[in-house]
Amino acid sequence: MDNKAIAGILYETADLLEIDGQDSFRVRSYRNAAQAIEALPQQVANLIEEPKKLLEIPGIGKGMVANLQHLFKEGTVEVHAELLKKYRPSMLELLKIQGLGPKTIALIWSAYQVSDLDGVEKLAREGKIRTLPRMGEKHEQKLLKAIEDYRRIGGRFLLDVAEELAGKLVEHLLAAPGVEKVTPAGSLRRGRETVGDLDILVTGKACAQAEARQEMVEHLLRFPGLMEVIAQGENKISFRQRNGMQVDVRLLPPESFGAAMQYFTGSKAHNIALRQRALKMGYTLSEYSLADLETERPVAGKSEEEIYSKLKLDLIPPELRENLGEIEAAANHELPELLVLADIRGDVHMHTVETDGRNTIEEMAEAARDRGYQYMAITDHSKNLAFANGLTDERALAHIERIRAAEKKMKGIRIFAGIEVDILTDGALDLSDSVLEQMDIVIASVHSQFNQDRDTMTERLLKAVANPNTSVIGHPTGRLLLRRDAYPFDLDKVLVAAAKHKVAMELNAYPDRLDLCDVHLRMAKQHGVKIVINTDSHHTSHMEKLHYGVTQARRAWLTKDDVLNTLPPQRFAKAMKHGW
Ligand code: DGT
Ligand code: CA
Ligand code: CA
Ligand code: ZN
Repeated sequence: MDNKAIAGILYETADLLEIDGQDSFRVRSYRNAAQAIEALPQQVANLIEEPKKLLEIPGIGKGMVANLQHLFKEGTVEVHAELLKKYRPSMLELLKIQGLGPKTIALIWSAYQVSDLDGVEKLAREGKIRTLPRMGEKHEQKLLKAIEDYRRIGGRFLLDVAEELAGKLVEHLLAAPGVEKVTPAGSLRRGRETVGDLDILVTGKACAQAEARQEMVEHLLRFPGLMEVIAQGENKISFRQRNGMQVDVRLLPPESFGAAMQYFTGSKAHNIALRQRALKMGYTLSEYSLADLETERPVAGKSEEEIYSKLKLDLIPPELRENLGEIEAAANHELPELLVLADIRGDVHMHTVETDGRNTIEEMAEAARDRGYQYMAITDHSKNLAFANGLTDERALAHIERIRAAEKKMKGIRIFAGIEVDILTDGALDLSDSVLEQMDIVIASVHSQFNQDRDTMTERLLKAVANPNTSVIGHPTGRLLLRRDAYPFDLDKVLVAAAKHKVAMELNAYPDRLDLCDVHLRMAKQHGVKIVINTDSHHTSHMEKLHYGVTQARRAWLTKDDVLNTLPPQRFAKAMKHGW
């Protein structure tokens, strides 16, 4: 169990104690301990045999050490387990609703003994919340709206969260005896920008024989962070993780594994279209096999390749399976040769300690070189972004000097001098032309005044695109996944202008941006606008997020030719000066 998981349990305990009406001192002691453990550089797991060292951590007393020891020995924190039993795990989900804190939840519980989202929603609809002390009709309406918002986006998770959980689960399952193959399917395998639930497919001897299967399921249920089992059947186990994510695990015989991979990867729309094609060719397609329509004899099922090939289709990469023309393209052998991570030769949007990054130019450059890049660019913020300590003209010039000096010193990687310059409210760029002209790459981004009306925002972006110093528009729509919508503007118009001025659009690969998104990337390609895929790293460890961008680019049918940072350094530099 890692520190993050331990802190999670302690935070929950604090919330549950508060709901339970216990004294604030006790509540705070759990919250403080959680914070301390979250920030701890070494793992609690390594200190658990040394209570003295644990006691040295500020915010951790004898009682908390006992809790931690119990957690490592028995797998639970006692008071946490007791309270979860009393209120049921569904109570924790209530805390995620905007405006619903422990105090209100406690009120609802004491009046109605309701502790789940559906129950609370029903109470609100029946007008039973407004009658509670210190509540009213307004509160009730707000609550209903908050539940609606939560249902709309709250049930989904960012791609990196889903991928990390899937990775751990795959590893956990592979450690069970008799398990041969474990694969994530569903939206995660298709690389959708957010994931609703995880679909995990398992095959091997452990799926075929009752006793082995029992043992495997028991092993599965010991997965760290598993909170409650939702359903358990012969071939499928569904459970919910502590972070709220639902996981569906399916146990499959080897002869159906390919058919199940195909079916559960989806998308639903792709599956329906594929099944129609199968029927026309005299087959039925199901999660078990591709079978002859008349005799019902399976003709394929072990692998996806086999199924697509029997249907006279080239193998369709999972990212394309959305019924957006991929089946026709596969039938005509016209699927594009999609971009792959290895095509990317440089990451060209990153920040350093000079503004709001956490590493130096040299540290970032070394990390980029270690990833095998031929080039990279330092693009710190400009002065309009005051809270990020953005650069003035003078500081920007001095920073260019530092970047050039680092470039001279470093072997094995080209360091471009760049800037992420704010697009001001009127569309002007935040630094002088004479400074911007000296940059190898100018990423122009909107970081303020997101609430302008559509026409004003469109004009603002058009002006930035037309600026001769602009090479790339950074995170063009400004959205933050599951948090903030894109600002309104006419993307079509901006793309037309970008094609004319040869200004590239960024695909910001950071998992809570993925901006431009797949649909917009496809639009960009249709307009003949080139893409630059960046991580926007603020720390060396962020650079590995680039693959999320590559996945979105693949979903948009992009090839190497559509992406400028696949070019060798000289040609890339030229492209940043409108030379593409
Ligand atoms: P999510 O979980 O909302 O991010 O999206 P998916 O695509 O993972 O959807 P999910 O988990 O409901 O189902 C997994 C796959 O199973 C889905 O992509 C396609 C397949 N599937 C589910 N329901 C149906 C259905 O009614 N018909 C067909 N043909 N396929 C289905
Ligand atoms: Ca799913
Ligand atoms: Ca599912
Ligand atoms: Zn930015």
